[in-house]
Amino acid sequence: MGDPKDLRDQLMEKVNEVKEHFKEALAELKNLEDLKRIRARFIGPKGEVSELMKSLKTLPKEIVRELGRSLNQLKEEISKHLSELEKKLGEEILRKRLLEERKDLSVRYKPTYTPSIHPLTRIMRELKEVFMGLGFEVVEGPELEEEYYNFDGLNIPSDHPARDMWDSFWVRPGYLLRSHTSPVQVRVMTTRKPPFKVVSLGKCYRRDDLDPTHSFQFHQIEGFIVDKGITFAHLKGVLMEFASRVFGGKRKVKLIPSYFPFTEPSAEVAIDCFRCGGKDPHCPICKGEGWIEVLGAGMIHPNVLSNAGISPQEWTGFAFGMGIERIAMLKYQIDDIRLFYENRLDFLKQFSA
Ligand code: FA5
Repeated sequence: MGDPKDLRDQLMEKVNEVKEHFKEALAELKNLEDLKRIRARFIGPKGEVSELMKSLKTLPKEIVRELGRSLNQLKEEISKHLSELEKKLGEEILRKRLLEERKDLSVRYKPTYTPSIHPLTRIMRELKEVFMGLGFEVVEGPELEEEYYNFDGLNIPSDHPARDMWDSFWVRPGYLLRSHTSPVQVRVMTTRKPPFKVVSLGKCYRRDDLDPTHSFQFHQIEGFIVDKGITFAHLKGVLMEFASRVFGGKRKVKLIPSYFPFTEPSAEVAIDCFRCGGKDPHCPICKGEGWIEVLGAGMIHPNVLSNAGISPQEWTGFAFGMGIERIAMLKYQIDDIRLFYENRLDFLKQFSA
């Protein structure tokens, strides 16, 4: 055996060489496989550090103690370094995989048609635009309504027979799901001073059975003007303009006498058939009659104005309320109201243009 000091120096040099090798190996590391290989090469049972440890066995105690400590320290450092790297690599690999999977999902998703706007949303947007173009402002009213606004304020006291027709879902005494959009008239009249020119669109509820033209939940658009000198002629003019903007061409409007407790006189309004003009006895829209009923309307009843604190001597107004599903059915030639709510793709994709 040579001089212990030389031996110690030689071994220390080897320890430093192992450190250098480790650094070099790390510079080449690319993935978890490389990391496994490096761990085995340096601190595995037959690794460089372990071999050096084995070579200490035959050496004097003081060298074994000193070098043993350095080698243990080196082994610990390598092990710690590799564990940290392993964690980082693992996270990176996971992140990459997730990104790839995400990319994959979008690659596999091939819509078979262009997604579309629901026909009711589409017609509501169009109606809003048409009436805004005619100078109306759009306001919203609550679907859960107070009895007063739904009935009493509209000249329908609790013993009035018209309540039956518009009775709805009572949530608790005094509160119901509104049965029409007309309560918005009362809300606006009681909170603002005329003149006003308003439309309001939204859901209504009635205890009606489902059939091709009725649903327990449907949509209406309410329109009303209160100003000085408003007459039936203004109502007719607005409705003719609405009809020609929504259904195209110059449309004729027919007023048929009717009854609503909150308008006097009242009318049902029909427009001339934009499909056949009454010439096709098999027309799916007018059935050959030439006229299509679209809404209820009339001059706002003086009681409604005075209930809201507006003088009927000074102000007059008209109001109309139409079923939005009805307008969409006419415009898009849809023969069953239930199609709007069933979310069937074959129906909806027709509106993707
Ligand atoms: C009213 O609801 C009145 N508030 C309209 C009104 C407003 C008149 C302002 C005068 C002045 P009516 O019950 O007729 O009226 O309903 C109006 C429209 O709502 C009907 O023409 C129809 O298109 C639609 N509608 C009514 N009930 C249903 C239902 N169950 N399902 C689908 N649409 C309905």
